[in-house]
Amino acid sequence: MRISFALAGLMAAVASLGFAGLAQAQDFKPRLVRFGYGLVDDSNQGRAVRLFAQEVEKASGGKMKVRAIGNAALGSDTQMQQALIGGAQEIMVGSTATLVGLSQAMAVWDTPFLFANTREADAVLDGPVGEKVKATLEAKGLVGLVYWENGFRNLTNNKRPITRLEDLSDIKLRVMQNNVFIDSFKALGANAVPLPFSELFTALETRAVDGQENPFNTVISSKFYEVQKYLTVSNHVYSPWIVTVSKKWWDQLSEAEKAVLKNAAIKSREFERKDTREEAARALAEIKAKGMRVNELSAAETARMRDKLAAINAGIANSVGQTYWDEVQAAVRQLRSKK
Ligand code: KDG
Repeated sequence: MRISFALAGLMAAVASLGFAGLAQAQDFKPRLVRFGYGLVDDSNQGRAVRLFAQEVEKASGGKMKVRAIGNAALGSDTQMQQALIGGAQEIMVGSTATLVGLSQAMAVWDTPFLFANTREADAVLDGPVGEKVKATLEAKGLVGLVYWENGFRNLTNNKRPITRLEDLSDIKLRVMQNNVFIDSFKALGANAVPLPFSELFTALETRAVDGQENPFNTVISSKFYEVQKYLTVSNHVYSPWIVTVSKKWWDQLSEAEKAVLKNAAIKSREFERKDTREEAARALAEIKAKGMRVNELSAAETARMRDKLAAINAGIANSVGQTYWDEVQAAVRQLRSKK
């Protein structure tokens, strides 16, 4: 009778935990997870990594401890990608643009003026073709969890306000290490200089380059206003970030551990997009208050920029693959037809 009483007590305890509670107890190993990122700790990127860490620790009962490591302390985007592939690091977030060496398909997101707004960006990136492009990473040893928002990119430089395309002609402009960005700014007449993000501030400070292009959020968090005079609102491309996991590490996780990481990634995506947009809405006023001279590229000049950059679209389609190109274009057209 005593044995059956004890059994009844155990069953009641399990019932109170729920089956998952019992499964979690069995399926979680103590793990230290290194989550690397390139921006400073006090940035939209850093805040979202810490939110992800809190969610994972809470959902795993403290068994999975995520250490957020910013400032490119674990290396540049491409160096962290290699560390994930080799299993020396577990998670990172970085630009989709720096993944093109592993998956050419990722370059589709660098297409100038692809998205007109964040509604389109969210719907396409989180929809079927965004999932397909993300899945191309697996063959290269990375598992893509979610896209985050880096944001619409704008121009800064130390020489002059960019009021027309010709103003770019003698500007040494740092771009991400990616042929679409190099070709785009060559087509616009700038001298495109590919550099890792981790070297950008010094390159601006030493005048190795005259300018760069990034969302408002990064101009603030990386203090580019200290080394840049002019900001031109161009919104020439929407940049995603992507959270990726080492496949070597991922494949040894239990289903329960994978579920915790996936759920935390989705929560971090919602948090990051909201946080980034709220910060971006305040950023322009802050950038002006820091002393930068801000101008907006006129509609006519934006149209000229769009026309000039359309010339590289065929090259992008060819390198990413016509299938992905066509599916992305169709997804955007469909969204616009629903307006
Ligand atoms: O780790 C830094 C990356 O997220 C980088 O892609 C940020 O937009 C960026 C840039 O210009 O390099």
